Amino acid sequence: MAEIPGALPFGFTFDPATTALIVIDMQRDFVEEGGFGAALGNDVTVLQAIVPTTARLIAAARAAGLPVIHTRECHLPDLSDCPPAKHSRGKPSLRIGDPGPMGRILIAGEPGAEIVADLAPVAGEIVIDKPGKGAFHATPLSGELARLGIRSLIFAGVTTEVCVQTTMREANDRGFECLLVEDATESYFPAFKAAALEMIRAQGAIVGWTATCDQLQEALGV
Ligand code: C5J
Repeated sequence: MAEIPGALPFGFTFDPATTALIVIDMQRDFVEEGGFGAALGNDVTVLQAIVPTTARLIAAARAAGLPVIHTRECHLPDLSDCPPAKHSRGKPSLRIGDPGPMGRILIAGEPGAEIVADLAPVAGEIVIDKPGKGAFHATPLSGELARLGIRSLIFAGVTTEVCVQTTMREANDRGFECLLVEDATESYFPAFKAAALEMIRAQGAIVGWTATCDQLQEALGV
């Protein structure tokens, strides 16, 4: 067993043999200029700042033998998996499916839907394309985790209060022990990130734990 004594709200114990890392939606569409995040009026440089730490986290997971699972929020080219309630929300300058500088916004197979180069999956790693905010909704993620015998999940990615928190809550309800790496997740809104971290670890880890990348690396010995 491994332990992160300094995790919040209290020490987190996990078995690396049954633990996976899930990196949520580190896609060009959210992190780079010209994508969905920027079309919604957000400053994407805030998200770019976590790329080096997330790369270190992924390298540590690989070195420790943890499966690394990547997710991408994206839709089928005919938008049949994008409900009108999602497509019509907000006032982005480019809607889902519209042509943009990195191809059609949030469409599977387009350059913008790809994971940023520094965090690209390596051969054999699972990549889950998801039409929703949560990675369990309408995806094969549950089956993949069962196949791997996973019981604990380490989370990273963007955005903290939307797709990361939604997926953590889905995982928590399914019985997984969840920990979010706080310096490998980010929001366009600093106050939302801070609030999400508080919510996750409130009431005795009601959703899960938080810790830093350094603390996780120390626990894994890598
Ligand atoms: C959003 C995400 N924020 N990956 N997606 O629309 O958090």
